Amino acid sequence: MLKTKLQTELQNKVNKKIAPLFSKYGMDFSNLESSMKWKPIVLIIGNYSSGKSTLINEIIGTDIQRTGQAPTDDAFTVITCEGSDKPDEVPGSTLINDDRLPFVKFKQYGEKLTSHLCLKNIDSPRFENMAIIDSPGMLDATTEKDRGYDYMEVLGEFAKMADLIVLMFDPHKAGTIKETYSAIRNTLPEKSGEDRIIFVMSRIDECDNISDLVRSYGTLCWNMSQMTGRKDIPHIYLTYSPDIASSPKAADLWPQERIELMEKIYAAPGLRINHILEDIDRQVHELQIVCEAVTEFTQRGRKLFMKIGKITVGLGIGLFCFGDVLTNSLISLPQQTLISSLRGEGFSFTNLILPLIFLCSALALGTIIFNNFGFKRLLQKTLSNSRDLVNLENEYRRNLWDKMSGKADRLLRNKKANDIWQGHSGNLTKISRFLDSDLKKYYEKLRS
Ligand SMILES: Nc1nc2c(ncn2[C@@H]2O[C@H](COP(=O)(O)OP(=O)(O)OP(=O)(O)O)[C@@H](O)[C@H]2O)c(=O)[nH]1
Ligand SMILES: [Mg+2]
Repeated sequence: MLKTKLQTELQNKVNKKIAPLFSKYGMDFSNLESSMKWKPIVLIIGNYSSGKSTLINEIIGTDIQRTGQAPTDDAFTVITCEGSDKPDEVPGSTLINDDRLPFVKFKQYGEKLTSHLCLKNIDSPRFENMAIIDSPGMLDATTEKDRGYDYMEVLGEFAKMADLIVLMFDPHKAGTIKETYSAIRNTLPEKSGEDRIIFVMSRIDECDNISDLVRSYGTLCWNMSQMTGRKDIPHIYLTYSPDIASSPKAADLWPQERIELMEKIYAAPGLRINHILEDIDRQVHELQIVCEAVTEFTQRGRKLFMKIGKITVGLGIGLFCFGDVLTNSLISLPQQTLISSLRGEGFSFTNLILPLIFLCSALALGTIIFNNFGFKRLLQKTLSNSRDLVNLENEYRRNLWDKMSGKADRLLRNKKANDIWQGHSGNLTKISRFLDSDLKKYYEKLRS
């Protein structure tokens, strides 16, 4: 309960203090917005017929999802408890238009996806603060293209929202999951992502004997090391459904981790607030580095303007005082210079006309030089080496910059000379204050 309150508080704070800055720096706030919304989510993905729906039915305690040996389900089904006053089933077209829910971003994937998305409202207290998403089984890469929407991208979007992703394999297809994994891995944050995925080898009761299981397990481990690029293999839950087991003696033959897996899934809501904090932390740091780059660029722009300005003003004053002396000696105009008029030859305001024209021309020339040459050259020079716009003192900052430099470059490329007067350092202070003070307080609250 306390955590839900913390989540609302955080959401309000981020919406008020940080959200406007995201749009100011051309960054997408919708991911962070949807990750802060709603309840904890467990996403179940994997090959077709790997036992996803069976596991969900077991967790919920009713046959809410259809199961079958061939590819059975081609929809994303969000299962949760919304209350008895709400409809039992909500279609995708309603979900993507409900701002309260985190599914609005799926609108962009089109009608085909919307018609393959729904919410099932179940009567279960456990699911009041949790949702589980059943997904269409992974087919092969070519068939995925026929779905009518970008399946991998959609899967990635769901993965971003999830607090726990259960990636399911079965012994029959232990070697064909690479694309699913890479789709998810690429969309998850570098540091926090790994701990959100758990791997499950289901239907192990269908192995004929232990060597059969070891062979499938070995294939899976090999594929996983290829996918993750790591030699250490994460824990793989070996499980089967006791209700469907192919042999009544399965329990004697196969020790399994179904209960541990279920407990891990039930514990997912506890990870929620941490994930929200991690997401905020990561995305606000991304915003900060972009803002830093823009701030530094505008400061350089202002410095250059001052430099050109000093020369221009110097030239302007010179011309104001002596410009008419020069024209007088060259073309005998004006007949009386400003200086001679001040020396006592009778000053009149007409003596100021030419000096003022000289002064204004010098200032206008300075502005033209800055706008058309100085600023453009500065922009080009900056873009050719934008790395030195920001402080890259450690590996974290270097990686962050590698990720965000494209965004910053695009922003800078659209800058006009006048933009150097926009105040960015105030925004930078706001962001830093949010990270160093507000966010730290929430981390502390969570620890206490
Ligand atoms: N023997 C055995 N059969 C299982 C087990 N889990 C699921 N099955 C069966 O395997 C088939 C596929 O299971 P589903 O739960 O429909 O698989 P799915 O991953 O949801 O499949 P799609 O919806 O097509 O992606 C069904 O016939 C299930 O009865 C298990 O642990 N052991
Ligand atoms: Mg299914």
